[in-house]
Amino acid sequence: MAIAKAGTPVELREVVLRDKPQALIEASPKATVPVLVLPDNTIIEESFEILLWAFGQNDPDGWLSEQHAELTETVAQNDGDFKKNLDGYKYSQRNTEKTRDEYRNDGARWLAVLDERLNKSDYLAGDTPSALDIAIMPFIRQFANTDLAWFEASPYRSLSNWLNTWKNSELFVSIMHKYPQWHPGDPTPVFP
Ligand SMILES: N[C@@H](CCC(=O)N[C@@H](CS)C(=O)NCC(=O)O)C(=O)O
Repeated sequence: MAIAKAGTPVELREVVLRDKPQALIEASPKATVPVLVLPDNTIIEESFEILLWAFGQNDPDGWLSEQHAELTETVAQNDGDFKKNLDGYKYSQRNTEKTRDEYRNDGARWLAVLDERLNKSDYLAGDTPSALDIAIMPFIRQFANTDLAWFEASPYRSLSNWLNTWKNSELFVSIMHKYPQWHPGDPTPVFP
């Protein structure tokens, strides 16, 4: 979303996680997506760092401005315990340290924090969209989609409205296509 918003085109190599290409593993041994390879072979392998790179190129509506420290802090919180609980909840068969319900209940503590913030303003950093929203939104979407009926019945109404706003946004709809899996030698479509 940051790349599309900034309008900084990249070559897209769509990865299917159960069939990761060797080129991904070579570029980034931790092999999570997304990974961005710059022309000088710098590897950026965290989505938040890619967001910072994209808005560093071009930030047409000032989505990065002013709240940098808070942005970094909130993203770090999201990437910590919540991300572990999200992965445990999503893939509870391979994560047996806690039960699926425990992962969900523990993850829901972060949902409650975000919901509380969104009771006070329409977006996470105030009354207008910002980089913070799009840094956090994909993780909340994954959590919600793991059991959408549960999420819809949860008390986190402001968070749910916020998520729906982003899911229906022109920006999200414009990038969320089914892209064909990349294989070595395939032409690489330009994104966005
Ligand atoms: N902190 C990383 C997390 C990335 C991440 O966990 N991505 C998932 C997909 S949503 C992944 O690639 N998982 C690797 C796997 O399932 O093998 C980031 O934000 O870039």
